[in-house]
Amino acid sequence: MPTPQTAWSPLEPQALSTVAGPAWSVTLLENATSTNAVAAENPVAGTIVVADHQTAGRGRLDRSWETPPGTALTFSAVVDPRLDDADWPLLPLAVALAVAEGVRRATGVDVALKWPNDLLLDDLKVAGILLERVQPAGGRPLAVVGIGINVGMAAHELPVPTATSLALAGADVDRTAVFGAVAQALGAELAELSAGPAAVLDRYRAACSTVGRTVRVDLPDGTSFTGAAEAVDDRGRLVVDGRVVGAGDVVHVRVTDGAP
Ligand code: BT5
Repeated sequence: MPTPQTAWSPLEPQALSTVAGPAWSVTLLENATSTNAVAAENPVAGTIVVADHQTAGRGRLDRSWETPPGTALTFSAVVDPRLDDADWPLLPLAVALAVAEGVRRATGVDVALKWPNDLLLDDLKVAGILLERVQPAGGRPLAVVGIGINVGMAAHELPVPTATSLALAGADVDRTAVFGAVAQALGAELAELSAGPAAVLDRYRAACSTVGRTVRVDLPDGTSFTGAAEAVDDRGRLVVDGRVVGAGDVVHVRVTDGAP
């Protein structure tokens, strides 16, 4: 009888290459500090670096991303987005759509998208995205698209109380299948974005759970304000009480918190 694959099965390089499809060249490292750091050392468009375990995973703004061995997917894809500079802020939105699509195809779980690119289940974070821009000498700028997905963590393995995993949502926890579906969705979504932002923006607006909610916006300068998230504009920015937010951390305020 075949052994069912679980979150604890080690990843296998040939299987990862096969499920990602011919558009990607996949390298598997048993351990890496941060796949974004490794991918940025010698960035080549069309490559994906996967770490079976990441020892110094990075979040945005110098935060850390922690995942116990064997329970998560941590990988970075290097892409040439072929976008005008003004359209680069749409990249995180396209990547978030791709991760949600891949997770849905592989597991049947519908994750919510919090602007700009957090993936939530019941307001708890199940996946995160870290995008970095690199400039190879003499070439076009490339994007390093780092994706972390909590696949098989049990409750006691969650790194922070605001995290959850696909397994805790009752999903099939085959890391290889989730990786393949996300890699393929990423290729399709980025191809669509480089053809023009309209379709990606439409689908992002339909999928984003932030619009219509009361949110607290923590701005990079340390100030914050609370208001109604009204729209995602044509540049991918969030409009909160008429203010356009391009870079900031958005916290969904729960009505039950009694927060303003
Ligand atoms: C993110 O940052 O959400 C981006 C995470 C990107 C991780 C991937 S893994 C592959 C690639 N290589 C890397 O080194 N990074 C990328 P941010 O929005 O700043 O969220 C970070 C915060 O989420 C932390 O401060 C914790 O509060 C929380 N956190 C840490 N680990 C988590 C986890 N596994 N699940 C959910 N939340 C987590």
